[in-house]
Amino acid sequence: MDMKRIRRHPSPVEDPDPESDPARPPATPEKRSAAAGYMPAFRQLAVFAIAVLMLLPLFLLLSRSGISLDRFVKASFEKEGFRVVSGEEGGPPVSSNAPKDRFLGGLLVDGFDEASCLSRYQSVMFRKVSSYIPSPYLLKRLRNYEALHKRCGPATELYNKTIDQLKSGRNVESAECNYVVWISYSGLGNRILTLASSFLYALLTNRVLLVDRGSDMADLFCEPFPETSWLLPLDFPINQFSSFQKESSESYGNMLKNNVFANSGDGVPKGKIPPYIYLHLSHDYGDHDKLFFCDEEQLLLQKIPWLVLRSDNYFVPSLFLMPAYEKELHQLFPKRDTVFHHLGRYLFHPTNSVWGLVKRYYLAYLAKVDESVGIQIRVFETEPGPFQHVLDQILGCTRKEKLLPDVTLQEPIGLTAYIRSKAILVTSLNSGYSENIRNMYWENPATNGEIISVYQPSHEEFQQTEKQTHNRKAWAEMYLLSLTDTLVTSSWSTFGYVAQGLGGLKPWIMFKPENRTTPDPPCRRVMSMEPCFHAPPFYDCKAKTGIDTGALVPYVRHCEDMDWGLKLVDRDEW
Ligand SMILES: Nc1nc2c(ncn2[C@@H]2O[C@H](COP(=O)(O)OP(=O)(O)OP(=O)(O)O)[C@@H](O)[C@H]2O)c(=O)[nH]1
Ligand SMILES: [Mg+2]
Repeated sequence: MDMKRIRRHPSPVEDPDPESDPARPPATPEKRSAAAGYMPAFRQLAVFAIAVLMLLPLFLLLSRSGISLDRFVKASFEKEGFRVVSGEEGGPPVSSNAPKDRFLGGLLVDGFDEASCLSRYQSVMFRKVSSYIPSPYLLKRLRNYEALHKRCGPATELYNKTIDQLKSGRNVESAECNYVVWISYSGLGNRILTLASSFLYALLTNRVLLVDRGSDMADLFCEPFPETSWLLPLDFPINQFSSFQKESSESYGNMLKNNVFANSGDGVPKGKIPPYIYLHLSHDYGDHDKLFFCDEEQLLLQKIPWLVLRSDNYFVPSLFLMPAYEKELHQLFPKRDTVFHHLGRYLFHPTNSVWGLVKRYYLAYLAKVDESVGIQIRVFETEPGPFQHVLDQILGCTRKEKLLPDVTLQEPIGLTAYIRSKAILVTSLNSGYSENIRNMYWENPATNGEIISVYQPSHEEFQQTEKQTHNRKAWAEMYLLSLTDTLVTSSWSTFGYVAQGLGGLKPWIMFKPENRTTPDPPCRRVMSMEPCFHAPPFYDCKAKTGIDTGALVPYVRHCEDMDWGLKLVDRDEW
């Protein structure tokens, strides 16, 4: 393909135009009767009769193919959600009668104000039932955690007590409440993954997770724990988070490096233990910071009530390599590749404004098709693109793996009563790829006769990590991708990892192109739906030497898209 084949067209799928929105209510009765008042009665009657005659075929067609949104929403919501399940191959869609469990197998609890977070109660109507059941032990630990958070969370007596201790600089060993403070940092996909990792760490260490709200966290996610808040109070005394960096003197790694307090190995420190410490777990962390993943350092960290953590990585796989947590983690997640799937569905509920974006888009474009394919395109180039080698890769992957039909020059002769429909949901910062795919399926029929529609909710052109509307759209798009039936993602992208984990989907991942050349093969199916830890430590804590941490146990492997990354897979044998 030559570069000319990527054409720029004004995108018909920009933010839905309220003026052209078919779901918009009709003009108000006042306006209509005012206009009608100028018409003589017989003319009104004639116009009405003609209108009825003209609209009759359309009405019959709509009711035959079930496009009436009102009817669809009402019937489906009452029965089984906004979802039409495909019938027999080639046949019209049929409804599934499987009952929907709005509490996701006990993962969620009731008792929240429904109106304050609609997605918590409504998302089940948009999702397929997960094939992964949370373990009874995970449910028990989540309930215990909720009780702990309620007891020690913001504005409680115990919280105020530990804040007083923090202010006074005193450390009280064996404090009743201990905390992990998560610093808002990096792209939204990364933030979601680090929050899930920090929550798991909090569960394992009986700490309370508090979330620095940064510029927009409160606008994106509902409160996940009942009758309390996970947001760090604004008057929290340590507020110089931006100064906490790799070189900070408050960092645990630097304290170890500079012998401020050396660990004697049995959890007994040689120096005075501070009331708080900064954990630098970002991609650029050093060898001393990485000791966080050693059991003996954890013994020492247990004595520090406040851990302030900054990370941009999904560090869960390395927790699975720590002997101290092995048994507990196996009990929590007997199926090891479901960590983010369960924790993600437990923690991340879009706020009403984000949920509106998800809901409206889904109902407008995805609810009625027989099948949906999500394609998440992330290009790590300095120029915006679109790039021909990326388009070739997308089409090469979807054709080779038979996710999308080929096109033909031959127009089909017959017209069958029922035509299968497939929607492609593209997410990308650039609109070029979806425009091209849309044109391809408009200009040419699909070989299998399917009707393919292509949608892209936004094309923001470049990353704007701190901008609120931008992040709301990014979150809505990750969520929408997670609602598709089949997913294609891009290498190295945390955006795609979030979608696959929430959706319980094992995507086809497109390999990262080198030298602007389409990789061969263009993609492969992933081993598990778990995200990849991009910057894991390669260290044997016992032997104190370097080691390949992707070759220690069968359930922590190197990632498909990053040779040195680690991810969890559901395997007990090599
Ligand atoms: N709306 C939208 N925003 C995107 C898309 N891809 C990337 N972004 C934006 O760019 C940011 C990228 O950060 P992440 O969410 O971490 O995604 P990522 O693909 O891992 O990208 P990097 O952080 O740059 O490695 C997101 O937070 C969004 O703000 C997309 O397809 N749609
Ligand atoms: Mg990222």
